[in-house]
Order: sequence, then structure tokens, then C-alpha cells
Amino acid sequence: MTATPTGPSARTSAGTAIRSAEVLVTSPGRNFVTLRVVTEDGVVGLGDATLNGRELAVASYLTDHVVPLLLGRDAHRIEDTWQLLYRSAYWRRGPVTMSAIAAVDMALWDIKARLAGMPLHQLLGGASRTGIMAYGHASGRDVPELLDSIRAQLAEGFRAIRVQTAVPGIDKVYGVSARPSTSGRYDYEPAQRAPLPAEEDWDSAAYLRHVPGVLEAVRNEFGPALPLLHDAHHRLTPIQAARLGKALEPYDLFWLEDCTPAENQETLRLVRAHTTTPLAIGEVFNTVWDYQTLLREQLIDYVRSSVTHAGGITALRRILDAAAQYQIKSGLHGPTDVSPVGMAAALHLDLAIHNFGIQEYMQHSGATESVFRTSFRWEGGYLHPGEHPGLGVEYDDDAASRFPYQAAYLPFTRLKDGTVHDW
Ligand code: GCO
Ligand code: MG
Repeated sequence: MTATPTGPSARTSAGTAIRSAEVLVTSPGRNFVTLRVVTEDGVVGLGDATLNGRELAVASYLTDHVVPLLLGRDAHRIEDTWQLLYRSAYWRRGPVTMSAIAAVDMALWDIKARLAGMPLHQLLGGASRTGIMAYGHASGRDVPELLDSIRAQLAEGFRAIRVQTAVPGIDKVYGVSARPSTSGRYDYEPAQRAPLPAEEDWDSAAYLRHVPGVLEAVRNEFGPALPLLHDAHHRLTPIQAARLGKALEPYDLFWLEDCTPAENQETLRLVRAHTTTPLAIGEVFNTVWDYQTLLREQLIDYVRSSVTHAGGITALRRILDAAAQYQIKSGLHGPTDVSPVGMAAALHLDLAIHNFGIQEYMQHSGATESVFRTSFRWEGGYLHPGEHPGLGVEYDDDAASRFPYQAAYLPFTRLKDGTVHDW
């Protein structure tokens, strides 16, 4: 028998052999990359491969380098396929590679669960809770607008709210909607459709002076019980992050997110030593290695990864199990750039794991929902992935064809003196 690159034993002529794997790019309001895997028997699995602002790199990684390895393999062999894709490339990790692997992993779990006739969470151990507590986004260009935005999110049913605010002296701040989000869905999409990225400005000192007062106003208005979250979006130095965490302690945050760029995990020792504000980190991480020190030294409280960017259900489950040893919980990333497929995968994991914390839920647009038909439910502040076999998402090709890809970039940031800063 001739050895193939994927190994002869992984191939099969049974009905579960992978017949096709197709990369679908669509842009219903924003860009999404989806992998559709089909078995010889016609069972379909979907995986999300969307990497905001770098979509076509993952599409090419999949089409040019991954799809040829999948054809003829047994769709049931999820672990073997994951290990093959991770190890056979030689070049490991990174968001492009790990988003591509994630898409394959999700699609294969989708197929396995559809074949089992069960919603995916059943294969992950079954439900550990009845619903998934989600947080919504609120923002304002000033305090009254922010308070209105929070009221609108509460009216939508959210029981936990992320609070972002404009800062005097800074033109455009991450997370702040350009128009009031006082009714309907929160409308903040940082990726802009343009041939080049937009430039924003930043001033950490102005931000640090302004944010505690805003959180105080919010706490005073809504009382002590409402869980409040805030995202510093990687912009602070360790000592600034420590100061912010300390300054926010009176307002009892559910979490402070991405207080520093956490490429240097040891940095969090300093932040941790100075504040009891809970810390959430990891949306830009893509493997368990990025969390090694953070988990072992208990430097964070919440794991922020998405299924899409952390190598899929197989890999994120391992990160969350590692976190559970230290009572560190999940707080999975759920912005609109995680597609409904990636969101469904997150919800099945959220429902099954024991160390669930909270789930971000930004709500996709009507255009996005016309392409991705989901079966997850949003009721009373809680999400549920539903009981459809598999992930519970169907892809509508006709709807997708109405939304061709459009180049879009995340913005970047410069300080007042022109220095490029972390966005
Ligand atoms: C969040 C994130 C997002 C990211 C976005 C980048 O907490 O939801 O910070 O808003 O900026 O996902 O693509
Ligand atoms: Mg974030």
C-alpha cells in the first residue's frame, strides 16, 4: 500500500469518507469564511474560519493546503485530523493556521453529531445547566447616552452589560458606537469596508482619568447587583493596568478585559498583585500555550478565546479543562466577527462544561441571519444552542450569493505624537 500524506489508515471508502470540502466567503454586512465538509453519504458539516480583517488568508490556507488533505479521510476521526493538521504543517500556531484547523474541527463535530442524531452538547457530555448567561454591549459618547444604551440592553433581556465610553480629547474610541444604540441591536462594527485601515487616536492617561468616574455613574444609576464588564482592549502598560484595576474596585466589575497586550504572560503577575478586579484575557490567543503561565499561576479569572480562533472545539475544550483546575471560568469571545457557526459551537461548549462563566453575545444582523439559519434561542437573558442534531446551523447559498466579499480592515491606533499603539 502506498503511504499518502494523510496516512492510509485515516482513509476510508465508507459513507463517512469526506467527499468534498468547500470554502465559502460571504459578506452579509461583514465578511465571513465558512468551511463546508460533505461526506460520501451527503452529511454536511459547517465550520467557522472567519479572521476579522484577514479573511482571505484563512480561505487560502484552507483551499490551498488543508482541503486536499481532507478528501477521502474518515470524517469520524476528529482527533487524528486535528493532530494531522497541527503537526504535519511543521509551522505551528498563529491565528491563520488555528482558525483553519478550527473550521475543520467544528465541521467534523457537526457531522458526528448529525450522524448521532444529537445536538453537539450531548456528545460533549450533555447539558450542565439550563441556559447560558450572556452579556450585551452598551456604549455612549457621554454618560447620559451610555445610561440610555444600558437601559436598551436591559430591555433586550441582557442581565450583564459591557460598558464602553468615549473619552474627552480622543476622537474615536474602541467599542463606542458612532450613533446612539438606544433601541434594537447594538451597532458597533470595528472592521470598516475600505481598501486601507482607518486610523484612530489614543491617549492612555486621558482614558485612565475618565473611566473610573463613568463606572461610578453607571453603578450609582443601576445599583450594586447588575454585572458590569469593561474591555481595555490591550492598550495599557502593566502598571497602568494595575492602577485601573485598583481604581475600579469600588464599582465591583464582573471583569476587566484585556488590560494589557498579554503576549508577555508574566506581566499579569504585576497587575494581579495590585488588584482584586477579576481579569479576562485571551481573545487573540490561539493555543493552550498562550495560557500556560496565566493558568498555572492563576493570573486571570476568565478565558476569553473563541472556538474559531483557538483551534476548534477539541482544542478549546482542553484549554477550558486546564483552566478548571484553578477555578478559572469561561467567558468566550462572541463578537459579530465570530460567525453564527462559531457562536453555535461556543454555545454547545458553554452548555456542557462545568466551569462556565459567561458568554459574550453581540447579536448578528438580519442580513447575517439570512445566510446562516440558526436554531439557538435567546430567552430572558439566557442563550441555548437548541436541540437540532449537530451544531444547529444551516448555510443558505442563495442568500450568501447576494453578499460578495468586500475588503475590510480593523482600524489601527496612533498616539498624539504619531507613534503606532495597540488597537
Ligand atoms: C470583544 C472584542 C472585539 C474585537 C473584535 C476584533 O471583546 O468583543 O474585543 O470587539 O475587537 O472581535 O475582531
Ligand atoms: Mg475584547
